[in-house]
Amino acid sequence: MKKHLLFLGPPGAGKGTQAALISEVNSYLHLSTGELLRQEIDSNTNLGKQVKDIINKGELVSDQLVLEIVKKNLNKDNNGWILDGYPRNLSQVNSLNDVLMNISQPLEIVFYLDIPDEVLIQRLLMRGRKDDNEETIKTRLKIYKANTEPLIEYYKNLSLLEYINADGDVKTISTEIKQKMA
Ligand code: B4P
Repeated sequence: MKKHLLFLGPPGAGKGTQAALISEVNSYLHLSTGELLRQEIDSNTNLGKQVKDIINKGELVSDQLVLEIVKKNLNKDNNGWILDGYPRNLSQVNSLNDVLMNISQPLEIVFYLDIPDEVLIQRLLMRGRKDDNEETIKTRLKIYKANTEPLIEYYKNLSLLEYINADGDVKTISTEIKQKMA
């Protein structure tokens, strides 16, 4: 059973939804940089104040800030982990490689959750989080395609990539992920 997982895909593909399900069943650490950043905003910390406008505009928070969050939350002491929403560009990939080398826990599998733009736009508009309005979604998608999409090829070349059709119901998708983890 694979213990060190990464979920990759556009905003609204269901990375957070699937990572929560799989991590709960296996008692893995679920490391969502988006969720951790939102907690900082809700608690009105200095970090939260710095990132609030950036997130609400749909832009990426600085690599340095996100790396600090990852380092604080990811250590050797775990039963397995799922990275959700990190890394989001090639510089974050390089930092992640260093972090994982330090804890001697290499990435074992990358799930690429693929979904058509029209479906994800509808999902996000229905959810209606602060950064789920039409203008912000457009920015998030543009940034995803420019910065994050190249990671698909990167992990494919390392033979770590598993393709998941994320345009289906939650249970069917999680069953497919579980089968591929086994
Ligand atoms: P994230 O929190 O990562 O948000 P996301 O990409 O929109 O969400 P995800 O794909 O997890 O979708 P979800 O399961 O929630 O990022 C938010 C922001 O934080 C970024 O824009 C950026 O500013 C910042 N950030 C985060 N990480 C960063 C990093 N590494 N570097 C820099 N900045 C960073 O699903 C979406 C909706 O669809 C939900 O309502 C869900 O219920 C629904 N859904 C899920 N699966 C479904 C299914 N199968 N069928 C129908 N609906 C489904």
